[in-house]
Amino acid sequence: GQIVHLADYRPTDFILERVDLTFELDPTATRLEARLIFHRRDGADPKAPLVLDGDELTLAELRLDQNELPAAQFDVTPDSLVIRDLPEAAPFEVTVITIINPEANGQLMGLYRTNGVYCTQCEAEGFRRITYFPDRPDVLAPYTVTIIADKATNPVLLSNGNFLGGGNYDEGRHFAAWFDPFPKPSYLFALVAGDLGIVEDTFTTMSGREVALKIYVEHGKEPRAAYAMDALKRSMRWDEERFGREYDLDIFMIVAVSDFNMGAMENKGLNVFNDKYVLADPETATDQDYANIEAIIAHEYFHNWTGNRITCRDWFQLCLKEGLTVYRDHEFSADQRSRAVKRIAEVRHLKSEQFPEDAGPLAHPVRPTTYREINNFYTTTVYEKGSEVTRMIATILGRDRFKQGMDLYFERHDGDAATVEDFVACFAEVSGRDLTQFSRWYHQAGTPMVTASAEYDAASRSFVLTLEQNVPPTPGQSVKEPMHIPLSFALILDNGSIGEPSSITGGEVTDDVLHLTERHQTFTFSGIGARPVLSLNRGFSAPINLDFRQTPADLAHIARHDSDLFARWQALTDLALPNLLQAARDARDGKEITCDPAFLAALLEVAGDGNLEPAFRAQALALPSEADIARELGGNNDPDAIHAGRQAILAHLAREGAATFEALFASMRTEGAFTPDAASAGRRALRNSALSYLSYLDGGVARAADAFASADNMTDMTQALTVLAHRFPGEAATANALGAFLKRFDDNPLVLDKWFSIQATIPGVATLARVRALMEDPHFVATNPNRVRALIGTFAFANPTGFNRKDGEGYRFLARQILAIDPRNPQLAARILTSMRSWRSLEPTRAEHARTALGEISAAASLSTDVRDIVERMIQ
Ligand code: HT7
Ligand code: ZN
Repeated sequence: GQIVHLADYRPTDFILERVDLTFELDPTATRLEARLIFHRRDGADPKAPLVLDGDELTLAELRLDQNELPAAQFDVTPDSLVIRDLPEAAPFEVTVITIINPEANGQLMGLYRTNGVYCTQCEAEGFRRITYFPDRPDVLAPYTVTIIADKATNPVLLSNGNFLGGGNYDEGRHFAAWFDPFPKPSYLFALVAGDLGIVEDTFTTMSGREVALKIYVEHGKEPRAAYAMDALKRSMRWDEERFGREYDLDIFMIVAVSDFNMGAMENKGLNVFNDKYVLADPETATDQDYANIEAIIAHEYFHNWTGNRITCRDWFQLCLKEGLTVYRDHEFSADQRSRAVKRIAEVRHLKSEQFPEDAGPLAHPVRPTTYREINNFYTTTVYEKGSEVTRMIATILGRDRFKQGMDLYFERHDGDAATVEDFVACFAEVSGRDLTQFSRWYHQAGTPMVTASAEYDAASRSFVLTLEQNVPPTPGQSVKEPMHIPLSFALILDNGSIGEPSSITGGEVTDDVLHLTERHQTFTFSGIGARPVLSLNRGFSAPINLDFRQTPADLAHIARHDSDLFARWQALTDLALPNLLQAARDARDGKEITCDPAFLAALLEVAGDGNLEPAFRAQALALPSEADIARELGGNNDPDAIHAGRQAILAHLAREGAATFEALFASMRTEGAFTPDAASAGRRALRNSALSYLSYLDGGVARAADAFASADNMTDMTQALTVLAHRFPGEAATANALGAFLKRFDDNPLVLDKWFSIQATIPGVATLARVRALMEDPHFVATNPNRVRALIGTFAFANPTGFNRKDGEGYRFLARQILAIDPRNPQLAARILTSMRSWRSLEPTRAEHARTALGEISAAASLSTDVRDIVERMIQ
């Protein structure tokens, strides 16, 4: 793989006018005739050849304006097709015929078969595995697609756009033709064919057009698509109401497949989904599954405008569609559910996934400037940090101006392949603001550290806040400039009300937002009659690390009084952290582990507060994770000590709050038939949190076993099973429950994934042997990405003590697995390997073992570009 540089971007020499594809499907020898009409771009070199991309292709035939092309006029390899001596100005038609083998395509990029269904995945560079093509996102054209296939085994034939017609073709075969009038890049092309069940509905758009909605699933699974259909209709309505975006084709289709590298794909009019994000019913899906389905259905649907109607000029602009679309799906979920609880979950995810990426060897800007393998840039930085950057634009501009900027973006760039600069320019224009400094959020990697200190001066009735910002060095960027950081704030008075200063000096302030733009900046709040408590970065208005040494009393005050529920949760977390950090140190040093009673009291007060929504209380009780603690400790980490310390704190809390947890376990039961709404899910979350704490008290096993036996939905069942497996792995009750679960659900792959993941996350050294044994289980399917992620991925990403064994066996195991997965599915291998991204923060023995394992991978004779790129950046 060559390194690609943003600075090298050049438009193509040829404009693609039209694409006409005819597929004759066959499991091992699919024939594709691609007719492409081009003309030379005005001003392009009249002698420039046409260069088309390929990837492992075999050319069968090549014609120019229907005549076979002489061999002297072109050069072809599996990776490219170069045609010379083409017309200077007139349009011409290139016909390319390729033969491809979907059955043998284990990469799941291009055209492949999963469970007898033909399916495509073209983002980012999969189309070039189907035919020779200018496979880049700035080449847009309308597509006509004809699919010919055996009728008995492929009654369903789908592609993008509107259905043109179909019928019998020849002996045993039929055909269908589709036309997509909206010019699109090749990465949005899709084809699906097979024998699938269908769920149908309709949606009437805001201008009164009726759109047919169809979700295709395996036969028999139709009832499990009802929730996805409901989420789709809510998404369509929401995008009309919030962003004025209406759907544009006559039909919108979703297909669920069981082998898929990512969550889903937004192909125009024909979204393809990992079935994990479509299928749900109370017996088999957890509350988290329902929330994920709602979010991902929305995300892919929202791409119709942010990604499809306006696409990316090149892959460096990926955040233009992904960051923005994540922001849109976050806003959608916040409106459908509890905004504060949603925000807490987002920030938890950002800190546990994106912050480590930004602090390690894989750190890169939201808008990178080089890549070796684009598949490795579908990262949490591009997606989640990209979303936070969009959120900050909304915070800085305010809701109305932000809406105006979005309207301008849609109006000005509809049909374009755009850039981040185009996007930012719309907001600069509607607001009159210079967003040059703000744009550093796209260009500078690393999580900014903001250090804050505050002092109240009674004599002058003023409150002085001193801020300092620092962006840490990251690979390839040693020196950083100051960022524009919007910090939402409140001054909370003694009685809990919010103080209104008579003036604020030292920098720009809009509404409740301080604009930190200098490296050092001091804000003075005047006219404050008594010492207030400052709540800073409320709602996580900026994705930063904040070092603000507030006293436990001040944090408890925020936790009790802030009107921003997110800030209350943040204060509780800040109260918990020093206890957990000290516990980890004490565990390492073999000292007794204690806990600040004021912290226990504050947390238990929230847990028992009936005025607070249960989902919020559950979030508060879910203390910072072991990974959170490791991040706060910063380096020289011993995962065993972190685990032991955290367990001791949980046990303290369980004993102190026994009565509260008993009461919650009894009172939070949800009555009646299961409903997946957020309020019911919140009650289940709080009750299961109580169950988890009660497991630290006498009778814990029996209680969890009872909860498992009496569970009437998948959330309660998996939570009880997790308590049994993680807290009592050696007990007969646990073995019985795991056995019963397997027996009951052994025909349901998505539920089996949970069975594998729960066992992969059992803390401790013994789990590696269990994971190895599970790989030999007949239910383990090494070719199914969901199953591989559920067992091997979950072990490496989410089992700190089991994976980071001091003897290095976890890393050696992972290295072997990566080398085994890589030849078949490089994307999957590369992604799982990123679980080692924080290896340098481990204590020296473990870090040395990790380095050795990475060295073993990098020394392998043959590696994909995907894995090579990740491993080399990690050991650099
Ligand atoms: N835009 C989609 C990205 C995606 C993808 C990328 C690389 C390889 C396989 C893939 N499948 C889907 C998904 C999204 O963000 O909506
Ligand atoms: Zn996306």
